[in-house]
Amino acid sequence: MSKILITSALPYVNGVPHLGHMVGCLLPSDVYARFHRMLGNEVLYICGTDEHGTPSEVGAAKEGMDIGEYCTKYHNRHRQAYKDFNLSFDFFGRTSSRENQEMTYHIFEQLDKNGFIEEKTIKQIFSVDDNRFLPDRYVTGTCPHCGYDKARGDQCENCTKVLEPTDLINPRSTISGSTNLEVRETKHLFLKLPQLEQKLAAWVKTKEPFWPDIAYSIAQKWLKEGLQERCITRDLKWGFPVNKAGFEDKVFYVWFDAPIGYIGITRQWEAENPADRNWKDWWLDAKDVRYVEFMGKDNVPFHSISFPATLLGTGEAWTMVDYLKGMSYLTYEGGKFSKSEKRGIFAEDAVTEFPADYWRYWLMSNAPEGSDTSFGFDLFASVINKDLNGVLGNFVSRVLKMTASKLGETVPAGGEWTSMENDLAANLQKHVDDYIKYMDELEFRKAMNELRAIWVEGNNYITAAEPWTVIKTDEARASCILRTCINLIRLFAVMSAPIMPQTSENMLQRLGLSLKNMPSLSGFDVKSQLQAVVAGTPFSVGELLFERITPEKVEELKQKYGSNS
Ligand code: B3M
Ligand code: ZN
Repeated sequence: MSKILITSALPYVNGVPHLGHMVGCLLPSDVYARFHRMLGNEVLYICGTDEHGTPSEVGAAKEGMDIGEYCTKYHNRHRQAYKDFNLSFDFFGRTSSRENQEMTYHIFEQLDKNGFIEEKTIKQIFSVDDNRFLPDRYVTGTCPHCGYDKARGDQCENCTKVLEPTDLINPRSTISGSTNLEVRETKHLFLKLPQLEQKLAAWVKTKEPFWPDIAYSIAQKWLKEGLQERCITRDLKWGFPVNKAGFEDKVFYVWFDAPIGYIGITRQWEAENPADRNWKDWWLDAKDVRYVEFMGKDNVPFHSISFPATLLGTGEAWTMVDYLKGMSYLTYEGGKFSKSEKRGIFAEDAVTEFPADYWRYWLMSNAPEGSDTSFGFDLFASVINKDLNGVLGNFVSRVLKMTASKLGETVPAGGEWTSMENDLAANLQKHVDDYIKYMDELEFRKAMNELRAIWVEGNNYITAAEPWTVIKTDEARASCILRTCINLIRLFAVMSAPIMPQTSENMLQRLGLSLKNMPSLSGFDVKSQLQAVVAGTPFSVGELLFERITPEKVEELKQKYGSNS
């Protein structure tokens, strides 16, 4: 049994998650966690809300709320949405927790003690009317390169040029619109990344055979360009106050305490039940732990460069990422999801339209692994109708209905396996082995193809074996075929469980079984597993597993959630 630590990038607390967030790291990490539990490994799966930074302050002000209460409100909304999607976190915490504060302070103190922190005075925009310094992206103005009048102080969205806020023509505060801005000097703390570069490069090098190409090449690109010192403090009220004399009125930058949040949240997990949990078993000197991180591709530099450098700088034996899965983006019909513009479907609405498994299946089948993918309701309906309703659902109802009506509601006895069943088992074994291999390699779309191929094998088998014809002349043979088909339902349920846990449970319940007592995926032997449900076992036919999504429903959804087509 191995110990697998899994983290999903911590979603910003402000705003609510849409399908793009779901598939960008949350859902794949859940599938991976479920898969490893089914392999019999010891899994710790951690996530939580990323709560600091200006967007929380601005969001709270907009709603006229206290920031802490605002964060609690949205933390709970995230938590509910993930519960509805059946994400199986061992713990879903918060970066604003006391445990994370302690962790952040400890790591900062170590870095400071080891000489990796430097004080510098920088120039920043101060908004007199807002009575505060403005983070770069909260200064808006006209882009000096292309004339776009809503360019942000860090980057122009129109021409993508990277900017300094002082480059902008007619700058104004994004918060209040005030143009009464001044450039003021302010003292900040910097992480001396150049001094950590060698150590970091040596560490990255050890990852070359293991990290996926995009992650490794992003890290290499940053190292090649040479690392810059990074400012880790901000002039904000909301955040952890800096634990260093002279800096008490500043807070740590959100990207400093957010990744430390993985550790802080594990401490929250321990605090809930200190008797049988120990965060250090996973994070400190934990040589038996394999650590896998999931994130959107834009987060890769933080996870492959700044966070590892932060940990290396402490001189302590922290668990560092072994495999880093960076996902591309899911768009809504090629564009952005936007709650305010009513474009696209958000997680909390999605589950009111269809059960979570419909979404989980579609999202994993279309996961943006290599390049970006796009969600549209036509495509969604066609996949659900074809794969889930047509292939999987249809097989389950056909088999159970036919058996019940011809032979009664217990698994039929009689007949022996023929070469047909042996061939079925051999073909399935190949797909099962590949499915497990791809899941283990985090190649989700390839794994999904294998899962579909497993269902298709079952359909091909029943079509070729024709139990509906055979039963007229040879009941024993028909019984053997249908018994094998019932066993296929069990096998489908086991294989589908990481992706569609509720559907799997539902399929097993019909056979009086449950996921809790299913065999491990490790060393899964199809031949014996296809004979596990024995003659005489009672079953129930049950309802259709999936509803067919009609063209009318598709139209209704497009109206409701915005569509160009
Ligand atoms: N909240 C950014 C994001 O959601 C950030 C991730 C933090 S992971 C430590 O894209
Ligand atoms: Zn521009």
